[in-house]
Amino acid sequence: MSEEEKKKASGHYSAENIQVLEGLEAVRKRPAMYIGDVSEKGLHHLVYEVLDNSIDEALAGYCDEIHVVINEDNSVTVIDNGRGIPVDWHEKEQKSALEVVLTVLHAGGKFDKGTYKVSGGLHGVGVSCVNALSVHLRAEIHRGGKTYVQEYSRGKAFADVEIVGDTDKTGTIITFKPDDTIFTVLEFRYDILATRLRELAFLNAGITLSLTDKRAPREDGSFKTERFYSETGLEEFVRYIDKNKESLIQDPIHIVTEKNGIPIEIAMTYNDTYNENIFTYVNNINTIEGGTHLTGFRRGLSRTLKKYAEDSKMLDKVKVEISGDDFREGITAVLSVKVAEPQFEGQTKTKLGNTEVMGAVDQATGEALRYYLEENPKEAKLIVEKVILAATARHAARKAREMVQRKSPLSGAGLPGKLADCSSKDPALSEIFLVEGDSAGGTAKQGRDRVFQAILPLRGKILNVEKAMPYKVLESEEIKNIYTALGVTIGTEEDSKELNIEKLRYHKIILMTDADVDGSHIDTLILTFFFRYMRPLIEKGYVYIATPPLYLCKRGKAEEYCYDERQRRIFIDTYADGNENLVHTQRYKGLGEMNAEQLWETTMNPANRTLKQVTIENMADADMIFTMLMGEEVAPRREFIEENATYANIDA
Ligand code: 0RA
Repeated sequence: MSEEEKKKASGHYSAENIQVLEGLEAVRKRPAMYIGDVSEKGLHHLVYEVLDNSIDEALAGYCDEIHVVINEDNSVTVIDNGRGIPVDWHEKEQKSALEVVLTVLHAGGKFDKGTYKVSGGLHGVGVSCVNALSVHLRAEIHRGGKTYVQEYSRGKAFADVEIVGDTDKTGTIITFKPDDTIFTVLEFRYDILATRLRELAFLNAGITLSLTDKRAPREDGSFKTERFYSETGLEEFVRYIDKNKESLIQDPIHIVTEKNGIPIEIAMTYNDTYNENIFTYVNNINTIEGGTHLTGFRRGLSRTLKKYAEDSKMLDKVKVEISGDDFREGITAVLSVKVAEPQFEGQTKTKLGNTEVMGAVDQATGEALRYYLEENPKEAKLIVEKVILAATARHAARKAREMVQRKSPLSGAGLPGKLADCSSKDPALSEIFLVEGDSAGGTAKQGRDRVFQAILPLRGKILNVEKAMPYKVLESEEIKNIYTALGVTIGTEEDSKELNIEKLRYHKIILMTDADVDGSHIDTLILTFFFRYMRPLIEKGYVYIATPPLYLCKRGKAEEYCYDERQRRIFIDTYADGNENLVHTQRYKGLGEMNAEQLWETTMNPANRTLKQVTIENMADADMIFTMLMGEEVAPRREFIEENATYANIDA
């Protein structure tokens, strides 16, 4: 019987079919509900969704190679050497298992996988969702000596599964082209995919992943390609994150264990900065809001270090109380757990809620760390000394912290004198511009709409927080002004770095600096400060960068502000037939060269301006980049700037 005949014989074909259609229609109607959004992020999410199935196959022990190819037409192919998606007849759905996996929502790992499914993208919606959102998807399965193919469009199969040949391999090859009627961005970015593949390689030791970009062949016809493989997993991940930092101990502490059926992997080290950097993952998903696994780790760490320090009499002469923070100053750690039924909570659904995980991670951390400290007395001493130093410095910093802890000012009293506040008291409607220099600050004050736009001028370069001790940061006049103007405070002693943003006064915090090298350096300084001290504001999407124009181009009556060299060329081509000499170009080096009206029109007026929202694609990478850009070591910084020079400063 053909598949079609079987469907007819089953009698309830149409009812089932309608149900399936409803499932995927829902995905097409509200794609954002399933993949987050339909711009760049959602587009790349499609690849992660397909990848997750291959990673699952690898975690189940059947696959060790996964290749991702960006094809010339911006379709993507994911190839694995797993068992291949089953192709046999599925009685209940009255179609092949392959078609079920590709066309039924959530069907991906539901049947006979044997082991529990622990992977799954952030939304865990499966490959059928990718199918629904692709103009074209082709599944090629190598299994049981045969090669099977089925193709789909917007989630619907063109035809039945077809046997196209013999094979001696097993595995799955999925090629899909995102639907241009759904996505606003269709171009895959190599760097985004490479970062995720590198992360997956660290999180899943022993799996080889690769990325190839077929869109632009090199001179010799070869393609850009990279291979990602980690032998030691998180141990290497921690080394990678801290590669530009000075380590306190030579080798990261590496824990690989299982507690109450929960696989747990942790790697940690200490460096000479004052930052706490703990990256947590659940089923390969970065849980940026933390949760029970993070709490368990912190508890296990504090308790075990404290007990060791007490037992070894190192605390006898120490007068100050040691708090939780002190155990984590300068720590870099990655924590990865696999949870069968994860409960995700929080604003972005990236906070683990499962209470059973807390005790498991606490216990795993405690046991392994106690053993490590006993076995490595030299390292143990270095770590405890660092903790004591942190506690002592924190004590000295109490005064500074109290300064920024001042209650949020009522009715304007206590706001910085330099702040020109807006009249609106609704944070959702209010914006604050952090402006480089008093002179540009003055222009901005004249040019703004005072109803909803506040101006805070900053004097020159703010403190480089990457090199300063936390209490020095909080003593800085400019930085205190930022805290009080924004209306945010930092917590009480026990969790002194916790930012309280309940009384945040603006939901748009806009950096406005000169369009030159100094300006971009100031952006970096301020962003480093936000990243280290006010990260929740970035995570909530409240931080923006203004884009002042670089040029005012004139030809006769035609006048246009141009924000980059490309726009200037277009103006010259449009109004002067490409003859540069006929165009008058006024170059804006600084904000101060514009008058109030020009600044409003080009950079501040919501109707015309372009704001770049600051986002953190990947915490581990962001941390490394900030350390590198602002830290002590010069060589890696130069390397990064050279590699990214073409994007960074065309006009420098
Ligand atoms: C369902 C069941 C089995 C494997 C898979 C799905 C599977 C899905 C994908 C998606 C990409 N690569 C994949 N590899 C496998 C179990 C198969 C069996 O029992 O042989």
